[in-house]
Amino acid sequence: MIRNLSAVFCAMLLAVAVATAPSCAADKVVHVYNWSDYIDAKTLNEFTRETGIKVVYDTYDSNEILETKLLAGRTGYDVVVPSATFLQRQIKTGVFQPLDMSKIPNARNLWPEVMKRLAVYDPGNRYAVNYMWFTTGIAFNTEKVWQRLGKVPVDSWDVVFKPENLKRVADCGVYVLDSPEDLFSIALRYLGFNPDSKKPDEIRKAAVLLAQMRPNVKKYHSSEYINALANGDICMAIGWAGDAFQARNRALEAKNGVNVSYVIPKEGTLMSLDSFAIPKDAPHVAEAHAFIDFMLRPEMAARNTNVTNFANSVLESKPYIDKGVVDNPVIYPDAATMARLFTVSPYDAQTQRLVTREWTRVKTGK
Ligand code: N2P
Repeated sequence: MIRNLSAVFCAMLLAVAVATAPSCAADKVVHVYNWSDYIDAKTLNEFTRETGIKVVYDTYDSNEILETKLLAGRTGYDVVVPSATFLQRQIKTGVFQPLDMSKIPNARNLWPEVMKRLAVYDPGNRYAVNYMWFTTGIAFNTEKVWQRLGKVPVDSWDVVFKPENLKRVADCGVYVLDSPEDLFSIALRYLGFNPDSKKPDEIRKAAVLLAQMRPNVKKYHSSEYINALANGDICMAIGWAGDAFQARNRALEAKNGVNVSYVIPKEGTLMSLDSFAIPKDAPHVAEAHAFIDFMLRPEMAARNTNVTNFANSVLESKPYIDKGVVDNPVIYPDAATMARLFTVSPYDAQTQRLVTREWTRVKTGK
């Protein structure tokens, strides 16, 4: 309310052409909607200090949540961060505006390979610039899982998809991402199908495999597993790379003896790209561009990677990234690992309905 009043006052000043920059500076704002645990909060303060633009920062932990808001329109957000498949269909729906690259000079630092992969979803890289990219894998409490699985190596999706394995770790707690795109593509690959299959019979077979996990899964959730792993409340999660290492670091900081590992299973996994985009009806377009440009500075990108443990797409940021992160082959995969990663395309409306229905059944049995 107070902000609105001052905005009205500022607009009045402007109307009579007596406005001075400082009297309106307080109203410079950008509304950012990003994934949780996905930024070094200090970079937000620095952005405000340097530009005078205040950041109103909200978080989500699922593409479905973001998409529901975007499709309803008038989100009030200036910058959002969808994953590539969602981005592609959202571009087609017309919810984004093309980026003005002249306002994002740091885009010249973007990794050509990553932008090429993103161009599959956003032809010509017109609507989005990549923020982070990563894999989905198995995060686990090293000691607890080794105690329970003994000689079964944690290097295969067998660990979660063979009920006899998952059953052995169920007592120490297993979480699974509430993200059908990740789980269906991985299950399809495990069954020997194309991970991008849209064939209903193959999707149903994947759903049967996924549903077998349910009795041994404590929760389907896409962000709580970081703390749950770090605290020792759970011992395994199907989760995202950076989150797994955030869990490991939180446990190290807490000195609680919990040791978290992360593997990309040998059968391969999904690689995802999360990118900045500006909604068509964004109220603060100039500020949105300034925000994106700031986060693409090599030093800022490195800081966000150092804190989140997700790989960014600013090539020149690499010298500023902690050795343990940039040399970690499951954060910045080497060529051999890269060859095992697959990407997927968006579901058409009919397949989406099937996947949504089957995913609900996977999680609830109904
Ligand atoms: C951050 C999760 C971001 C990756 N916690 C999922 N898009």
